[in-house]
Amino acid sequence: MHVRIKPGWELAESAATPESVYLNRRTLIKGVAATSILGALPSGCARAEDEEDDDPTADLYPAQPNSQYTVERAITDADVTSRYNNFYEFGSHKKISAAAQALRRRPWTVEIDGMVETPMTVDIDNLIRRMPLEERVYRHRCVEAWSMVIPWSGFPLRTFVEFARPTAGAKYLRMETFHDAEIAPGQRQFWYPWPYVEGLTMAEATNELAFLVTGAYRKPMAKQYGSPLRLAVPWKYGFKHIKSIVKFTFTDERPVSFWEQLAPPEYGFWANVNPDVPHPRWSQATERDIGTDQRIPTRLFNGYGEYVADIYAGIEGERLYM
Ligand SMILES: Nc1nc2c(c(=O)[nH]1)N[C@H]1C(S)=C(S)[C@@H](COP(=O)(O)O)O[C@H]1N2
Ligand SMILES: [Mo]
Repeated sequence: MHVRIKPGWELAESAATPESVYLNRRTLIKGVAATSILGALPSGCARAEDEEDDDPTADLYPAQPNSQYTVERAITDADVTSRYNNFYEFGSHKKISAAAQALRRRPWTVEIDGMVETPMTVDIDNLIRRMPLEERVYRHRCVEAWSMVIPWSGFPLRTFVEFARPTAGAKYLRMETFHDAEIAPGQRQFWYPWPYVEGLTMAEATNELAFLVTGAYRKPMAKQYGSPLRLAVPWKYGFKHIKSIVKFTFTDERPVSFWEQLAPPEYGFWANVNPDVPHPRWSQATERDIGTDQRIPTRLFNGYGEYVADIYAGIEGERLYM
């Protein structure tokens, strides 16, 4: 079967917000008014951010900044990054922030299975409280050639891997997003291979840069960023940064990710950033910073080569950059 599905990232950025998003926003505002705590909010503005104060882990923020991970570029304003998102579960365009407020962050459990000593299901609050929370400022480079800089909070994926105790045979870590078409209208679009899946090799998962994100801008992250748990692997294209994770599976089989399943010649397993390897339909030489609207040169491994280049020594024959 050869179905060629056009990702939304080929659409004009100015694509109109579909009606369903407005309807959702209205429902949301009604919900807020009914509880009347936030009655003073400007009308017509769904203040997603205010809700983060109710997060059961809100007391853990701000987390201690880790000064090793800072960048030379300006941090992109939260007003920009919280309104320009890829989260296909809530629509195949950038203006999903209102629709994403339908996401229910609690109760939330994370399943750990496959090649581990003991498969288990952990409650997100228990998990977050036993992990060492810190803040890291990372660049983020989407395969669509836009980028941003975000102060994430979270913990090293390596610490999570140690907690999960994979067995010696595990070669890959497969991650999966929630699957609930009741709250995520995008998941009613049957031509996509839901749920969203991503994967890393164990060497990548245990690299010091790989980070499990719980917060952004010094508080629990807003839903549209992929709360309550999302991946950041800043040397790879944005689609590897799987959102709202419910399951981690350790395996000896290379996982096939969501985008790889849809369009294997365009979105491979490795997806490391490289300005010299164009996407089949566009150049990756430069990127648009969504905060400043400037075009800037793209860097090999998104500027993180000193941390990760070693991982790929000896496997140069693989499609490392797509
Ligand atoms: N579950 C899920 N995770 C996802 C996506 C998605 O559609 N669904 N989009 C990816 C893409 S293409 C990018 S660029 C980033 C966007 O993250 P942001 O909205 O926080 O900028 O999330 C990634 N993670
Ligand atoms: Mo992306």
